[in-house]
Amino acid sequence: AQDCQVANIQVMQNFDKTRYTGLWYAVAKKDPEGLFLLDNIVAQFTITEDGKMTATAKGRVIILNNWEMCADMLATFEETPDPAKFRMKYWGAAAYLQTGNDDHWVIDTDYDNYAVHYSCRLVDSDGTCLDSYSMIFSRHPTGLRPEDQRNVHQKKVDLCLLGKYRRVAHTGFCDSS
Ligand code: DAO
Repeated sequence: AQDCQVANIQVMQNFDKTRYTGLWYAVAKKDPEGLFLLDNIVAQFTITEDGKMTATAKGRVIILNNWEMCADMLATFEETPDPAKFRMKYWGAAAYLQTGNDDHWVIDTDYDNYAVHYSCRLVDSDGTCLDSYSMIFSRHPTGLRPEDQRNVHQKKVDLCLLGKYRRVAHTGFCDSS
């Protein structure tokens, strides 16, 4: 089912944000225009005492043209009528890092092994997405289990993003910070 209409994208049914907490390693990424996070991307999701989803994330970035560093990012999530669709406000621990307010949709997850994230930043007049990014997350830094690759592949097709992902390396660049 893919007509590439952002409004028709199927998201995770009955998304359970509590089961989603903990560490996720980005193992593949489709970049937006003016990409920010390059690799070594790890996100940690938490539920606060008042029941809201928040996250911290790290990743290698290049700022000011060629200064390489590990970015420490923070995000809060605003709920919407669909439990798998959030608005994500994000900012850096340091002021010179990127800030933003993006859609954050959970397309699919089994909570224990893999998750497919999607964000459309700009919807075209024909209803397709002009500027999106998407991350494939794994609970395992080594990558997806073979048995999860089929599901993830199908979701890439559904998102009209097949062939647009690159592998995200984990080299330990952000491990000490
Ligand atoms: O790399 O250009 C990009 C898109 C990502 C920008 C936002 C990332 C910061 C917050 C991540 C939180 C958890 C996914």
